[in-house]
Amino acid sequence: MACEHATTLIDPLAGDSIPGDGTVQRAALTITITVTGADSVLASAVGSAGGVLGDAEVTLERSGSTEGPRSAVTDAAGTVRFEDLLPGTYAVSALRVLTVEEVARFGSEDADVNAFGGGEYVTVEAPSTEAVVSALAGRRGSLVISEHFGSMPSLSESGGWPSYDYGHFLELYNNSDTTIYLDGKVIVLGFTGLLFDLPDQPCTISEKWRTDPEGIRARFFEAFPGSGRDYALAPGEAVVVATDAVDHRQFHPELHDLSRADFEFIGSSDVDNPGVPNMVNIGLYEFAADYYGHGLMLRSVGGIVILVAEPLVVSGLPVDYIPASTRPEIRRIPGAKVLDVFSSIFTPERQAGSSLRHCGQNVHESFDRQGARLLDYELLHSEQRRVHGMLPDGRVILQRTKTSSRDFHARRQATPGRVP
Ligand SMILES: [Ca+2]
Ligand SMILES: [Ca+2]
Repeated sequence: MACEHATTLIDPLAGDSIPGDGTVQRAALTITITVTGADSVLASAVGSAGGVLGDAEVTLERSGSTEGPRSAVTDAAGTVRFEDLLPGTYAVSALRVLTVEEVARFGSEDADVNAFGGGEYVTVEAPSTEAVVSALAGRRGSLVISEHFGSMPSLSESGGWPSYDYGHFLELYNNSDTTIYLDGKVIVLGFTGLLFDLPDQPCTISEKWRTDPEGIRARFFEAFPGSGRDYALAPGEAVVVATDAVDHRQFHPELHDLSRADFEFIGSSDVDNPGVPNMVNIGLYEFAADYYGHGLMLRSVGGIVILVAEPLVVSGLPVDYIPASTRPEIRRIPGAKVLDVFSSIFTPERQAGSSLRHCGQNVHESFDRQGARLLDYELLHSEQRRVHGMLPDGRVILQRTKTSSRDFHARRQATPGRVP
């Protein structure tokens, strides 16, 4: 009989168990959300004394699992307990959105605080694990990343190759109360070769670059044109920076008309819309010149780290060399120049079909406390920053807790140039 061992192949818990062990002991996890320093004073003002954060929504997602998140709200002691968990590594994140009335209790210097947020990776072991996750008072910031679109939809009816790869855009938003001049500010694609455990570059080796508190490593830098005050961005306004400023609907019906984007990236074998100003490549390389030559692409493959930074001179930045890389040189952007960061890896569904193991923290927690898990190059969603609220004059304020997993969500309909 060929089916002799068939029962070993049928496991009703296949997607929810650990290979080789059908009798895994479940675990309980107790999490306390803490706040420190000046942030704990702010927490006290909204009813959470003693360096803990009550009334915070805590979300739990098991790494490498597609089972979906679990959420619960912390009690007055800042604590929440989850039962019946499979052992493993969990992304734990916390969010406590503040109301207008709560923010009004702060002094004027803290009027830009709009939420507490934080995240950690926690290893859960049976029978019980306790963890502390620190949260910080998120400030709205100034120039922030409000939307990223990096899909590469298939042009074939049966899916797969060939795909259309040039429809990407990044949207930035003025989340402050004063006009921002874009001139010289820099869009940076962080070095994502550090995000996953690779045979020649394990997480333990990459960590010193990946989670360096001094800055973020990158190889691709694109500056806004202008010489000082040419490109003003008023509070509540957004700009779209496209890989190509063309109407991409001619190539795929669900892509976007970016022919009136505010800026476009330019490469050595590119289309160039004369009506749209070009970003300026200030180093270190041209992006994928051999294969594409369309300027910077923001592909939703594997993982991504995108930054907006103050003007900088790339040749003056500290240099590192990544071993086992065809282009080993990377530069470190100092933390003081970083205005905003968005980081994400692929969705749990994508990760389930991949052998890549995520290292955890994408950048140091002072830049992004936890990356999102939203990328899928085949789906036509975009990742958009959540709305915190609206000012009396109708201006939208976006949520920014320096925790991409809480600040961004995927939305089916991309909205280039519009917030939300
Ligand atoms: Ca281009
Ligand atoms: Ca938008």
